[in-house]
Amino acid sequence: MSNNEEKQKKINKLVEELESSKQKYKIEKKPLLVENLLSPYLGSDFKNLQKQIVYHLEHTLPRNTKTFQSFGTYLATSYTIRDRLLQLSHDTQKYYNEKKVKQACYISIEYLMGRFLRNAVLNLNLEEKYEQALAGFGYALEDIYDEEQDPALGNGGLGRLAACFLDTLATHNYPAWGYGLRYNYGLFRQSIGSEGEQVEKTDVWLQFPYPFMVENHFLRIPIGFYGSIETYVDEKTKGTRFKWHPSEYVIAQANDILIPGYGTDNTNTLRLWSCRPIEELDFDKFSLGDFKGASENRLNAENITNVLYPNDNEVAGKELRFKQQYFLVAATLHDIIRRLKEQKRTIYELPDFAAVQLNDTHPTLAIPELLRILLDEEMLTWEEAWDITQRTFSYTNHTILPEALERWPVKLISHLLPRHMQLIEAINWKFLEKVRKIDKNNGELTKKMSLIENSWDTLVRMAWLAIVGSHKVNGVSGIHTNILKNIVFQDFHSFYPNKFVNVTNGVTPRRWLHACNPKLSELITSTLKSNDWIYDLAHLSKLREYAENEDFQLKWAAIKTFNKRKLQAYVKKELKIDIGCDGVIYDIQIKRIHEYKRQLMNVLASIHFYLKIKKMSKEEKTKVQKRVSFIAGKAAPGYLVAKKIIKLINRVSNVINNDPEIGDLFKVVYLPNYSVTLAELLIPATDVSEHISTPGCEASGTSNMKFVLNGGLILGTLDGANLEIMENSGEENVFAFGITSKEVPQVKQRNIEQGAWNLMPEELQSILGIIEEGKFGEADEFRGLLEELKGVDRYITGHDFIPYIKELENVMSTYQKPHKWWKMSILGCAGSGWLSSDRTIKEYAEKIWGIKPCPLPKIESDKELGLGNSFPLKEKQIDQKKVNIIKKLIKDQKTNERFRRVYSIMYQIEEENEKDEKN
Ligand code: NBG
Repeated sequence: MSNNEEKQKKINKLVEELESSKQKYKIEKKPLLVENLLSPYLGSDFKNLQKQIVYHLEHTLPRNTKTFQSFGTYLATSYTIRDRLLQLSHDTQKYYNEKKVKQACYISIEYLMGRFLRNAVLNLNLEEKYEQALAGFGYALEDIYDEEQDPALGNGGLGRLAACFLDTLATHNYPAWGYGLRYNYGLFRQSIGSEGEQVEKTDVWLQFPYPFMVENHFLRIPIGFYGSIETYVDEKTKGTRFKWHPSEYVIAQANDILIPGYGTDNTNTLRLWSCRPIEELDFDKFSLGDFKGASENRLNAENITNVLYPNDNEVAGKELRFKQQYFLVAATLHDIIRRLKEQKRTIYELPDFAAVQLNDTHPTLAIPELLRILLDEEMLTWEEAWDITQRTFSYTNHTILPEALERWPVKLISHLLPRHMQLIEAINWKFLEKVRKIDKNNGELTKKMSLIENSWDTLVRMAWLAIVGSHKVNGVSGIHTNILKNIVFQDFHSFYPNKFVNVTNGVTPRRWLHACNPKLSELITSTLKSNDWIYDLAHLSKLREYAENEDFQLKWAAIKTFNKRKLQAYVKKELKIDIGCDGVIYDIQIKRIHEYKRQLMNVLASIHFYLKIKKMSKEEKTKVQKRVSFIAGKAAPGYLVAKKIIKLINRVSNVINNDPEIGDLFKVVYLPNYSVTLAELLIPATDVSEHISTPGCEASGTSNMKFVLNGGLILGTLDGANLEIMENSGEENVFAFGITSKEVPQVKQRNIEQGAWNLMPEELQSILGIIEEGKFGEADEFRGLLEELKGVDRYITGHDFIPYIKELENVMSTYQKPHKWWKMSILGCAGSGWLSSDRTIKEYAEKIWGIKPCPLPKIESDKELGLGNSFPLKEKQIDQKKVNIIKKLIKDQKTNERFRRVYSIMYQIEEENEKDEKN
């Protein structure tokens, strides 16, 4: 053997040794190891909280001890909340999956969540502990709450309702998911320019981290657009089948916000989709120096979830909006079906797995999308697929305004989603076949009920599609549902007599009383000697017996004043306006600016009172009831009339507030940038709130409920939920005025026939005259507004003006009788038990969804073990005997995962590891 060969032999031997060298640790999967190692529930004594906060400060933000300022403190504190919610939501999902419970999936293109931190801290019942923890760092929890920005992923009532529902669903342990979009930019930020006009700025809410949202990088769902349809013969059935080949794809990525319930461990999820490109960068283009072209893909994709369309009660008829809608429902259905299959269930079980609620027509494309999946991917028959679709969906209508009923051009749909258009046509064809059988009037009915309308274009009527594809359709207040049944969807109601139901909206008492009005919450709890009302609002009825109790009234009034002073200070700080407080009525109208909501009528009345006071003698002025009229709300940037109304309000406010003859007798304050957070300041401080829509126009106007809950009285028309508030709190406790919705058409007709100007009361005529003279700036500015009032006056402001003013006077004179006023205020609140979204959701669950609460089990065996409920356990609480019992329970799999978390488990894992090492 040569030398070299010799060497090679030795090398080979060494290699052999290397190859056979033993793996030091045995690689094997231990089934329970991960579960056993799940971290125990986070300690919530203040010392533990402090540690957790500092941990995030250093590791997550990261900041150091010197840069530990309030914003950082807010973030670090919020991350500790997120950690808790992650644990709870993990356990919740696991439990729901084990139990295979049916769940509600609420699809909404908007969620107006408001600030998160306070709500979460309260729901988890950790306020005191966090207060104590932060005090040690030199911060007041209350100030830390103020560091949070308010994510404005919604326009108004529809989005806020969705947020209230999520709170209730978690609180009452309903298995439920919210699905929506994570817009890069929320609703624009509004400021007021020097001329009184609305100025809009982009809401860059993701500029800083939003600690309550967890990006879920594992869930990336491809969503197709455009392309063509392939037709082929199915070998098995010999029937014709279709397959859509999209020509463009984007990715839907999940971002989860975890929703804590009040006083429960159940924690649900709001899943918001954001859009990503399939390919981040086109490298070929980049290499050729086309840098712009290289990122085109990414920009186009990101565009889909870039902005929330700022339209409320109006269609945003843009192609991009349509893409948003499809993107939302395609990602959502994919996710729901994925979760169904994860439970090893078949597609036939979908309607028993998920009740999918379409929040208004924006998610209606879910109907043809599900049908497509069932037919083209799951290969079901039409009958099977249609049956599953109808049993899965239900639809809530939120408006009857014709300009808000969505209709999308057939051309647009065919281009973007060819297969879906084909399916909509098929649905329509099959539906109209049945309609034709009862159509005795030359096809008149068929034309009216067709999902496809031929008017200025060929359009798909999305509400019609939503009705046909759902098993239940609901309106959001008694009057609204009646209008749907008897007017707007009358033909459908006759066709499907059992489909239409009413579910009156509600609001969550956690945010809208307990959190935003802590002093009133305390008073109610101490008076009722229980805080049960927080999750069962019907308990408020017991306040009735205190309505005339002098002592109670004084306390009630003191809290109102306390809240008003906070608002007074805010107005001074933000707007530099001095307003009075004690003895001054705070009269508030806050909502989107819309003609039908009649902020215009409000400001015209302000002019009326202004002129009236100006004419008074000194003596008369001493008797005037002082009042501040607050208005807040945004106008859609493209809604020019609404923007003019904002301008007029600001001009009028400027004149009145600076007129020395008026002084503090009357002020008009426009508060810019209305938001959930601002509402939380305003509502507890309100004496009287205005809900003065033209009857029949406001579906519910859900904020009215929040005022009543906080002891504010309502000045309102016979519209929306005002009517039900009157029923429940007593007519005598509401300042109602005007005609019924049934009478409105006659008044409108008269306006058309005789001209509104000729029917207008003189008082109003002279107010219009004064505006035209230029008292509030260039007359031309407001000509459009005035012409409408003088010509057709669609919202019957002229007709309602005098009754409105009279009722306002009634408000003012009643305020001078405090005993009566506070009695009304207390009785209003006492009657508001049914206003809770808890009641609303119970109705949805029972009448529409067929879901039941599924509370996480309490940690069992605590008592058996003599460990009590205080977790996490301190080490010394566990002696070896108990450890052995726990270990046995775990080994025998007689415990749930939560139990493991509690008694985790350092001992046993350590021991096992040691054993392993010895082996
Ligand atoms: C709004 C109605 C309100 C109602 C909310 C919530 C839309 C389309 N509709 O009256 O105008 O309170 O929905 O139901 O935003």
